[in-house]
Amino acid sequence: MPEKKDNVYASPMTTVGAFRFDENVADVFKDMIERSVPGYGLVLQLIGLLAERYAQENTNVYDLGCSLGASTLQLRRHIPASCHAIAIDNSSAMAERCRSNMSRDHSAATCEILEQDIRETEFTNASVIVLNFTLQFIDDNERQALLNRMYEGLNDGGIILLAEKVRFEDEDKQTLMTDLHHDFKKLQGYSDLEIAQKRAAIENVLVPNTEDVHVARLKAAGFTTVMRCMHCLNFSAFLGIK
Ligand code: GEK
Repeated sequence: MPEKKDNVYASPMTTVGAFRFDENVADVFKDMIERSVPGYGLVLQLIGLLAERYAQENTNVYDLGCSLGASTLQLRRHIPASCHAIAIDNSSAMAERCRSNMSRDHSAATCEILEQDIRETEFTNASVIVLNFTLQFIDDNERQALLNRMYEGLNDGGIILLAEKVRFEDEDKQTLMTDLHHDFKKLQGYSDLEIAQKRAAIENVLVPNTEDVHVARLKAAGFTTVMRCMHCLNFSAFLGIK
């Protein structure tokens, strides 16, 4: 199927509703995330590298908030054949498309796609857990407990890869990074109207934390080694090793 261009916010809207991962978004999601998140492609490559290094034989690897399965594919292609990949999304439109994308991949490791809220997921015998731009959609008060449960489900030597949009405590830095991110989106072909309407839609749906909060949370969950492994404008990825 040809890739569809993201036009979701291209026409003027009388009221901009809250952003949802529905059919319209799922249809254009690859284009949307690639043109909206600087460093997205790089993080996908990192996920492959990390899976190669940290996936342990006969364990589970998790992709939480898998969307169309871009990270799941990286995992499957870089884990031992004895591993089992579990990709989870609570949007039926996403889970459906992810299932169909995975059926076209013939990697040796088995894979299952669950339509489920990751707050309900049980983590067992895990060696790699990926949260690629997903924690930001979970209620802020529930983030620590979720990370704690992931830590408990990981085997020794297992890892978490957490990528997020981040915010800055300093107002000037926050304004500059937000402006630069919008410049980046313009460079990718989005109009001022698209940028403004998407911003309004996502406002209370995607709630970013500061990098310090992410590092503190991962440490509080139990991870002894916590490192930032990617940073571009207001997007960062962290590696936590158990
Ligand atoms: C990628 N990781 O391409 N439970 C399950 N899924 C959820 C929940 C939840 N509570 N909340 C949100 N989601 C992907 C990109 S997108 C990032 C991840 C973005 C899902 C939601 O349905 C969506 O598919 C995904 O998390 C976030 O590597 O849109 O910025």
